[in-house]
Amino acid sequence: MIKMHQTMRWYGPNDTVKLRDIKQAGVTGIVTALHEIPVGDVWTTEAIKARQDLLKAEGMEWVVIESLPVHEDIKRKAGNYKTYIENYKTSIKNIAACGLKVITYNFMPILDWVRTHHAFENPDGTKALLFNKMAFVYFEVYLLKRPGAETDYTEEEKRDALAYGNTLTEEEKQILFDNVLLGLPGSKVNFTPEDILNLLEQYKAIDDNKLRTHLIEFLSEVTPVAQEYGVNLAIHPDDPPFSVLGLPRVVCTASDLKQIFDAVPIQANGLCYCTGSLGAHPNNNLLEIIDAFEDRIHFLHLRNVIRENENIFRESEHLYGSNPVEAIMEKLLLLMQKRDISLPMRPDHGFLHDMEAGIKQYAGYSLIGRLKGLAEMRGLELGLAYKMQQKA
Ligand code: CS2
Ligand code: MN
Repeated sequence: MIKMHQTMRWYGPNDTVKLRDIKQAGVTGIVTALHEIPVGDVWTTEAIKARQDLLKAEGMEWVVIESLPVHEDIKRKAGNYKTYIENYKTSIKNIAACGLKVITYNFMPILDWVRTHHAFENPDGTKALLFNKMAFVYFEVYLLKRPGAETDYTEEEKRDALAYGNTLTEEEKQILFDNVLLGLPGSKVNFTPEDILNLLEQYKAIDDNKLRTHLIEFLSEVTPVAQEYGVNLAIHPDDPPFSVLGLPRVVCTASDLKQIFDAVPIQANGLCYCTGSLGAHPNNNLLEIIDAFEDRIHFLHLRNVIRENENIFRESEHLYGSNPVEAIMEKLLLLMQKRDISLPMRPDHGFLHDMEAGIKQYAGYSLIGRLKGLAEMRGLELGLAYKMQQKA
């Protein structure tokens, strides 16, 4: 039986989680990025090699790039977008020259993933990431005061949001503010309200259709280069999988994915199958998504969510939640046999345990919670693989 290539994400030399800790978690595969290179600049072979060597010295291998970020100018098709597309192609070629095979990226305007709560307390005291639409509406309408936000919501939604906000202390309001405006992964710097309002202004004329066209134009340029050089691009679904801050969103549902993959029908135009992001949308059938895009899946993010109601979802234990984890794992194992490849996977996020609570970490990226998720996934995989082998 072909097994998954188990990996962990590492944020680079400034990460408080060290490579040695990750190795002791039982993996040698690393998912990382050159976070120090400004978005849009070329990744040189020297810089990539240097990071590979650093990993090698610790007995680790760089398996997946997450992320090679897409410049905002490309998403908006404005400014220097042509230069940035050329730079992206050059980076792909350099990445290929260094022997790397998978590049993850996303096409969410301005922000990467967004949560209203970074420390929702589970009954056992561990902390999880949570999204509460009511809190988000309160943030947008009453804290950030985004122009246009009032007309995006019904009177009832705004009334509920205000009632919610009135229960918060000043400190809790500040935490909500900071949580939503957390910067890109790999950075602990928050956007300021002015930054966000300026950036939002630049997206005023861009609706879903426009953003989708920009994505497809970008993919028509870069995926053929990736294909030629033997690299697969894996788009990460939007998280949460619906519009926030009035921004367009085009990577949320199976139908979004179909449009993207049909538009440029080559294997290098692929998917990062993230069960947490896709699973936060009630209409996404995670099993059907594997069947629909089987040869386009190049990377796996395994985690779970609980959709409490239409307003709230929270990250749950990797094995228990709204996602049918056992069936997903079985289908992925069958997919790997069918394609005769080992797909890289990583546990995507984990709880913050008390033991690590004092350490400054990237939200969702403490070690113990991810280690637990990884161990559970590994056990599930081993058990299912054994059962499937017995049946064969
Ligand atoms: C990741 C995303 O930490 C996470 O939630 O899944 O931040 C992901 O790295 C990016 O969206 C991919 O570009
Ligand atoms: Mn993910």
